[in-house]
Amino acid sequence: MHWHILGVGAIGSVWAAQLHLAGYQVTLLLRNKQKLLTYQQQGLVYESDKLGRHQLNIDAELIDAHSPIENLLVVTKAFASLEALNSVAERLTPHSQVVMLQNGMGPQQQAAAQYPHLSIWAATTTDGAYLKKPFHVIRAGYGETLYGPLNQSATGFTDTLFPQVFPELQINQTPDILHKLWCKVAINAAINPLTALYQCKNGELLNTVERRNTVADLCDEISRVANACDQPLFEQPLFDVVAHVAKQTAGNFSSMHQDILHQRPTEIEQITGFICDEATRHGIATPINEALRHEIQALSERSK
Ligand code: KPL
Repeated sequence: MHWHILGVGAIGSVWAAQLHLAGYQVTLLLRNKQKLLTYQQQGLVYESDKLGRHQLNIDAELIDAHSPIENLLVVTKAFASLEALNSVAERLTPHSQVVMLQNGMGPQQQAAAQYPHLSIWAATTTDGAYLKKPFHVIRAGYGETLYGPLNQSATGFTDTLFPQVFPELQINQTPDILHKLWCKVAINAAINPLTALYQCKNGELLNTVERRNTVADLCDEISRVANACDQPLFEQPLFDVVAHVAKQTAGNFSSMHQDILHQRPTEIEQITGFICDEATRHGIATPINEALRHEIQALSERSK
C-alpha cells in the first residue's frame, strides 16, 4: 500500500513516520521547491519516548508531480483541506482512497459531496505532537484515531485501510465517524476559543467561578445544537467531558491559542462557525458562540 501525505505539520509527520516504520511506501507531498529542498537536506526527524529518535528518509515530491495517487491522507488545517485536496485531484484515480484528518467540521463533508465517485473517509484523533522545527516532530501524547466512511464509495470499500498494527498509533475504524466528528468539534468549540481569548493553558480554563459558568453556558448551547442535529453527544454532560479533557491536557496550549499567538489563521470557522451555522439552520440562539466567533475573528485580524 502506498500512502501520499498532504500536510506535513505535526500530526502529518507522525503519520508519515509511523506508516514508514510499519513498512508502507510513503511519499510526502510538498508545496514548493524551497520546502522540497529543505526536506531533502535533512529528511524527517521523528522523536518519541517509546521509539526513540529516528532520522527517516521518506520519499517526497511536489504536489504537481504526475504519478497517480493510490491512498491520500489530507492532514492540513481545516480551512485549507478542501483546497489541498483539489490541488491533487487530477492525480487521483477512481480507486483512490482519501482520508481527511483535521479538526472541525465542514470541509470533510464538502469533499465527500464534491467527489462522490472517490472513496472519501474522515478521521479524528486525540494524538498529540508538535514540530520542534520544520520536518522535526516530537510525539507528545498517545491518544486514539478513529476513521470511517463519509460517502457511498467509501462505504462499499471492504478492505481495512490500515491493516497493520502500529507500534504507537491506535487506529480504529468506526461505522459512525460523523458522530465522532461531532463529539470532537463540540470539545474543541468549548475549549479552543476561550483558551485563545483568556490566553491560558487548557488546565486553566476552569479555574475561576466566572470561567466555569461561561464554559457551562457554552456547553449548554453546543449540546442543544447537537441534539437539534440528531447528534446527541456523550452519555455524560458535555461540561464534564470538557472538564476531563482540560484536565488531561492541562499543560497544553490549545491549537487555536497557539495559532493566535503565532499570528496564523485559526480554525474558528470550522469549529465555532460550524456550530453557529447549524444553530441558525435549526433556529437556535447561540449568543456565546456567536460572540466567540467574532472575538476570535477580530483577534486574528488584529494580529495580522
Ligand atoms: O484538540 C485540541 C486542540 O487544541 O485543538 C484540544 C483537545 C483542545 C487539546 O488541546
